Amino acid sequence: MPTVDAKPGPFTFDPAATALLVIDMQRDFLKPGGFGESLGNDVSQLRRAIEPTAALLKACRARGLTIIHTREGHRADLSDCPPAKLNRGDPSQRIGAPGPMGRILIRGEYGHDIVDELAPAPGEPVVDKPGKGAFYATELGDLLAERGIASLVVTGVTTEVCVHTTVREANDRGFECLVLADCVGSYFPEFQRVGLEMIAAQGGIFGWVANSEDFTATL
Ligand code: TIU
Repeated sequence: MPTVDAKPGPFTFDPAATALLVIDMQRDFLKPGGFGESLGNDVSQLRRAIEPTAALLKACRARGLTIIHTREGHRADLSDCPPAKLNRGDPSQRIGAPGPMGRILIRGEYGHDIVDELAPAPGEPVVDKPGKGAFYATELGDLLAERGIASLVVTGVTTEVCVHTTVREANDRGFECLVLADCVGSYFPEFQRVGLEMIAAQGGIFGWVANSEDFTATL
């Protein structure tokens, strides 16, 4: 079985039982005028993850790996957005408020969709999630079970929020997670570094960390 040079040690996986998970690579997080910027973040910090993720998608598609995308967002009536999430930041720029890419973080709006460079290919599931974790209130668990998936290669944004929450959820559910350092991004360089260290610390308490080129070289 393929083995990737990773931290805290080699990550071995069965490609037939492995899925690539691309988390929330949406305009709302990566482009000016979206949800990420409305929270006061410098969205340019995330752009460096796009190019390596595009290359990774190409390699995984060529190898026939299962690929699943996620999008964070809410119903137009906000019925799935709890006050604890809604009441963040400047009231004029909250979830559901109008922005240059449509209503912020609302399903069906331009800003809610995935950036052009990483557009899902036909047949690749897109999981819409209301929370940070991709398992919470979604069909992700069923999709993975139907496909016999045991290992997840995790990419996307942001490292310390939706990537971390999803990896923690996955780890508790028994999935082995490999996070690709160059394909995840944070608005905060320090959180990027420490977020990745937290995954692989304590003997891999949540999973493994590697670079995308080392992973694709094994495919
Ligand atoms: N704010 C932030 O860093 N992230 C989010 O709100 N969602 C995701 O990480 N997708």
